Amino acid sequence: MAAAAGKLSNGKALGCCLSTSGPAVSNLVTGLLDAQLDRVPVIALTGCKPRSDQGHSEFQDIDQARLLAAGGLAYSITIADPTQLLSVIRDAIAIAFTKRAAVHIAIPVDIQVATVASPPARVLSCSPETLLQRVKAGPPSDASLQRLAALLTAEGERICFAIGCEARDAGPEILALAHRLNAPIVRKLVEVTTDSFGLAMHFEAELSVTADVATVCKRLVEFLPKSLAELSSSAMHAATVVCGGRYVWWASIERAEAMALETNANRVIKALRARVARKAGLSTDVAAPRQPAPTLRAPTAMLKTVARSSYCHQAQLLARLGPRLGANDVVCVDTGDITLWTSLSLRLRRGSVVLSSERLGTMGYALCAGIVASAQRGPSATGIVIAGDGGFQMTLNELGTAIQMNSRLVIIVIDNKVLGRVEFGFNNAQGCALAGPDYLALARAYGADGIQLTDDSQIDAALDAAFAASGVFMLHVVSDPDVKAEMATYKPRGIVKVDSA
Ligand SMILES: Cc1ncc(C[n+]2csc(CCOP(=O)(O)OP(=O)(O)O)c2C)c(N)n1
Ligand SMILES: [Mg+2]
Repeated sequence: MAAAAGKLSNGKALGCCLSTSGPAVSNLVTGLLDAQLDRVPVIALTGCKPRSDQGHSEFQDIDQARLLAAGGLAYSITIADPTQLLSVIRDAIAIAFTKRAAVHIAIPVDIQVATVASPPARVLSCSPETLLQRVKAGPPSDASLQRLAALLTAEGERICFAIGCEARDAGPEILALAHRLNAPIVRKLVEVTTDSFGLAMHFEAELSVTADVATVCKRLVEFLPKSLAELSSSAMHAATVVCGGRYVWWASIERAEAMALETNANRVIKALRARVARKAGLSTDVAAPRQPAPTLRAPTAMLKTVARSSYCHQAQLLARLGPRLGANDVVCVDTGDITLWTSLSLRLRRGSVVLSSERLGTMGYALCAGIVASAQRGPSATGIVIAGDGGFQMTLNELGTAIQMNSRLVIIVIDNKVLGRVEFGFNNAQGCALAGPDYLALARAYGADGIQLTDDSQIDAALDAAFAASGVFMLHVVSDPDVKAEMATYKPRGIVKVDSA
């Protein structure tokens, strides 16, 4: 939940979780690593034994800092003295924000109740603004802008900026650069990020530049030809500037273009292209894509609308969910075949926010994220939780939290009685069959309501009921165990070069 809270704020707020010791801390591992891998600022404050009881077989005494640091957390420390606490918290928070990472501090109970006479001067002398300057990126170097410009305008090259959530505030600069490049097509990827932490880790980048996105876009224009006319004809259509949620986008876009699907990505491309052409006084056709069709398997299962009677198809449900999304609603997607179905079939509203566990792929994430989304956005927003039966069962106890917090959730459980992504994704996978509870009875036992869907014809009425409801409403979707989603097969080409500056 803390990882989702930090992600929902676009890294501007610190997700925070508190726990006691022992298993309360070992249970934090997955959530903290989830935040760490998705570059979300999160702090975990945990309790531990008094200093005198540590390290000799006391009840629930584990080496928390070693556990979490070994797992890859950016910072994990056990406080040794009360006077150390404030500066450690200062450093932990600075690291969480500047590295966009998860940090942890264990505080022995004797220190929790200790009194510090006066805070050390080294803490009081720092303003919050000063702390956040610690590893903030400087302006881009002319050399890297020069290389970027050369790459973008090189003969026969096709470049795409994969611009993720870090660029949410750089819209006008990105559009202006897109206009200048008159661009559409996905091929090579350029990474622009404020921090070298995790550089070139999220996708294979042709070139990586560590600098502020808005500044790069603004200054890069100086290094490009001054007008469209000066741009060589092959560079005219050479690049696409794509703005979307995180790194997943580049893959979706080629897919969407290739299949001419009416996905959100496609809509964004169309809208961008139309805007670019309008500004340049050109017809919309000018910027149409020229790339050869990528090799993709035909999405046969996706085209199959109703597999058998007595099942409801998840693609149908997701397709009809899209138009009902409210401006404030947050779509929370779990990990499994259901992730693929959602990327293929759910068309988002402009401005829709999606929360999912991207790099760790944590099943059970969506319900937790939905609770956070509802809490942060208030009663005018609905958290839409989309989960498979396996993923939902991993955190279904949080239904209790949802009810307790008066969450407004529409929970869609795709019940195909199988760990679908494992069964379909691996040859000869064993042990993937799933039993499950009577999901509606379970929801009702918690004080929620819901509807079961066993046929596509029930979809509209069920969605009507779900969106008209208040509180937590479950759609239990009984779906065909044999229907699987197709995985994208796009492979990035080119080599990784990291900007030496
Ligand atoms: C916590 C966790 N455990 C295991 C996995 C590995 N895993 C990835 S997808 C998947 C199956 C998902 O099944 P389900 O939630 O029913 O969704 P479906 O694929 O059937 O749509 C598994 C076991 C994981 N990603 N996260
Ligand atoms: Mg399943």
